[in-house]
Amino acid sequence: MFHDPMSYSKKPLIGIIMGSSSDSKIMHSAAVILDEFGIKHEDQIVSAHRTPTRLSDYARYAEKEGFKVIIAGAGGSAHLPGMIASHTVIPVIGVPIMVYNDKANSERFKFSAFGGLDSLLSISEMPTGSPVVTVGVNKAANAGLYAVKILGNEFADLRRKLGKYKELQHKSVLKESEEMKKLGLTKFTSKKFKK
Ligand code: RP5
Repeated sequence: MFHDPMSYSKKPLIGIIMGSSSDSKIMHSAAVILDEFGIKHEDQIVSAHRTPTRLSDYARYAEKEGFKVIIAGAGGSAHLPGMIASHTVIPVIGVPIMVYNDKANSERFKFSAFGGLDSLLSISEMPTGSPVVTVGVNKAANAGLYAVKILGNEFADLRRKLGKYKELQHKSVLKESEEMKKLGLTKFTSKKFKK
């Protein structure tokens, strides 16, 4: 099927949602990747627990809008990705978030009790029949990249850009390795991490 190679940059084909504004600090990495590839996305807050009716409304809306992928991030008991997947046939990529509350006045209460394992298991352990593809804890950038790969099945132009992205990664590792070889590990580390 023929697709205008740039149609992914005009109309949002990807919906990014998150359970709380506090998730935006992590979720924005998915947006950064999509922006890098010139992919238009629409971003919203939908809470599975605080706005349960909005969740089913959003699933209908996403289908009406013709979204091809939904990236959903949530922390703690993290029902958002799974519940959205239950309401739609659109593929859902879940981002488990390690809840971090910067307003807590003690370090002890800044992080969720299970450090992201709670959300990882809530999102990945969906029952057979209602899958959510799950990335690592706080790995929103990977969710963005995976969404680009899904769109790449339809847009040859994106497949080319993904190839280029891989090439750049390769070159950047070689460059760092050359520097490490030249400086030696001790100097390399203190330069890189400014010890
Ligand atoms: C979840 O509860 C959200 O996805 C968020 O990660 C977590 C904490 O939310 P806030 O209390 O910061 O709004 O539903």
